[in-house]
Amino acid sequence: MSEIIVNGEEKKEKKKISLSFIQPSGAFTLGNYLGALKNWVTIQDSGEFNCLYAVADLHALTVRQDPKALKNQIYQGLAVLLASGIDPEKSIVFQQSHVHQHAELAWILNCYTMFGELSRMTQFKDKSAKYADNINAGLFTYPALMAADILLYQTNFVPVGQDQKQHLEIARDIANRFNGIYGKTFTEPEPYITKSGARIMSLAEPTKKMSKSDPNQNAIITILDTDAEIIKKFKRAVTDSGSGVRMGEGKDGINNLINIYSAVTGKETAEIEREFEGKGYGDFKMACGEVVAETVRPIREKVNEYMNNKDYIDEICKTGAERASIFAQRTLDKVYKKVGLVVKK
Ligand code: AQP
Repeated sequence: MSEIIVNGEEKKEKKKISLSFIQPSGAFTLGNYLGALKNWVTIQDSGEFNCLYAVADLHALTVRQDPKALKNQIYQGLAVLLASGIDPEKSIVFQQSHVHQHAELAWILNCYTMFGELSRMTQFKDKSAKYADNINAGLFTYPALMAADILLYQTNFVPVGQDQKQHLEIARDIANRFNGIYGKTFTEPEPYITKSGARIMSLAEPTKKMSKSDPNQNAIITILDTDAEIIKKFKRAVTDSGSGVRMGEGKDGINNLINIYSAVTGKETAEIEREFEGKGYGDFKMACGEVVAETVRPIREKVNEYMNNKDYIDEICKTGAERASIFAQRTLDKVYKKVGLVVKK
């Protein structure tokens, strides 16, 4: 499965498949951009892979969502992908629920995923503690849907952050188990770890990841924040009581700001420490705010343009889903045959 359809022509290329998903579970953050989207664009532009990018709307339902807000976040997710540089001429861009094979394969894979392994998933433990009044079956079986997302496309590589590695491992285990029973059916996906995969922490609690579902708006920078909001949030960022701009143990706040400054400017830590020699945290926070505002501004402006042109987003998604379904159906037919289901004639 390495053919890809580009502008209606089927090309037979031996390129590897790379797949990335983003959940529309809140306003997209600087963490999503620096830790994932920026790298996804580099992977796409390398020309080495056939890339698929999707907004994982079905996954977002594992946590109770306001329907109106969810709809807006799905569009925003697609707008953020496009505004960050994902190009629908080069990559397949779609909405997960538009390719029905995801839910269908997930059901089958559920039957090849063990209760014990799902119980060990860190994300299930974290989210069931966080949403104790809604520990639903979807939250528990989420990894089987994620495995379906990946395995449907015979994906070779999944660009992942450290936090997502466990999900990829379970997808590999499920593929391996299924292949062991029925013979080679799925490609076993591998993690694709990029050198510049920055992990961005909360501005309010720098030992915690910056997460879009964080209710504290001062903890996160969103792609839609204005320049003034960004600068204000950096000014309020939590740091220790020291003063020198230096990386160090226990200095989680300042370490995070140095990481952000480095990810945005491309400068190494030593260079940043030299640049701010003799300056205080206040000056550095201001400088961080300014460089981040510069980075976010063009993306925000493009996101707003796309959000005012939802017909265009719909068109991209329709084409993307059609292209994705061709590959997805091929895998699903193969799976149906292997397990003994009769494929629809
Ligand atoms: N703070 C972060 N630093 C680096 N990378 C991050 N990613 C998310 N937050 C950071 C990466 O963004 C990609 C898409 O993530 P996702 O939205 O599908 O899921 P997530 O990791 O669950 O993101 P959030 O913001 O933390 O969402 P919620 O709050 O809903 O759980 C992934 O590659 C992720 O590593």
